[in-house]
Amino acid sequence: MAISVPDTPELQEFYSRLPSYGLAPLWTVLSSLITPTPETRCQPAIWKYDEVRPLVMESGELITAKQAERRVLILENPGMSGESRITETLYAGLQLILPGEIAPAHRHSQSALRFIVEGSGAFTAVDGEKTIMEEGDFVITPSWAWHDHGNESDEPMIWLDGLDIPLVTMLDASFFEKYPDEVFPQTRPAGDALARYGSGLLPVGFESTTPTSPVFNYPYTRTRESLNRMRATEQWDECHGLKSKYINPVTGDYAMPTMATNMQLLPARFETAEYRSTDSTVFSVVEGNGQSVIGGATMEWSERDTFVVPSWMPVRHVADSDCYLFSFSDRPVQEKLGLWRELRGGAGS
Ligand code: GTQ
Repeated sequence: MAISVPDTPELQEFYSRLPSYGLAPLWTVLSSLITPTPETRCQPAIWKYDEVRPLVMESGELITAKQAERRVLILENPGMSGESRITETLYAGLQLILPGEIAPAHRHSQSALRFIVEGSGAFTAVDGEKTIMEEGDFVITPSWAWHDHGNESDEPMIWLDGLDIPLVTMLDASFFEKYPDEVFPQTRPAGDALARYGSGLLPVGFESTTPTSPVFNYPYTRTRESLNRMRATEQWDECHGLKSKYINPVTGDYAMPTMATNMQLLPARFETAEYRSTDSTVFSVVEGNGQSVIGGATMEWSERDTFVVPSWMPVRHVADSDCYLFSFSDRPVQEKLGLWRELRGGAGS
């Protein structure tokens, strides 16, 4: 509820003298600064793969990965057009890498996740180790790690990029460097990190120097298998079906310090109970089709679509077939700041 403040010629005259001193009255803006519940500019939105894929492919005819550095079509939230963001804090885009191409090595303080939407056999190299990527794989390029992408397969690869760009910008903590050569030298064989850190084992004496998981590819085959095994117990969460988060095996915390990543299984005909949380969340549909009712809007989705659920908007998902949904959000940041909230079920405002 808006607090009504008086408005008199004397006040107006007073206000007019304040800006030159770097001052402003709080009482005229208080109710919009501190809102009873989140008032996000983020809108529910969906990017249908059938519609955006042709445009992503067209970009591939107009500019090379090398020319573009990263050939990406940004998924811009309609509530924040022109701001290169899908939520207030997160950036998302669809990146295309064609057979034979290289996206040159660079590093930045922004953390990046890749979620593979289409294709098989292209690679990302992180600090000297390549990982070959397949559909449904979740791949990490940690803050300040050198990374280049390449495609030695004979088909295009498209993935969903998720980066904490707006968050890092807000904190004024952006750093970027290009590597002098196109690719960073390879120092370890492909698959080393997964064997070393991602197999329920850790080398004795291993000490991590960063908050990001040393595992940088979580293959979909393993993720899917995990959910499928769990399915047999029929222990469904009423709001999430079966939902697991990707973790850093060294700490048990989220795989990345600024972004939570999850994979969720909703079996055919499952309807989730109403749910809301303060972390606006980006979903990528890996398998299946269904609908999400987000606030008042109904989004019909199918494989490879991307959609976004804004902070504190009630959401219900309905699965028409067995659905596997990848999602990411800024939840780790909110939790560490003591800000994250959720509301299970339809009660409350
Ligand atoms: O692949 O490194 O979508 O630096 C935006 C910025 C991808 C990347 C993006 C980037 C990258």
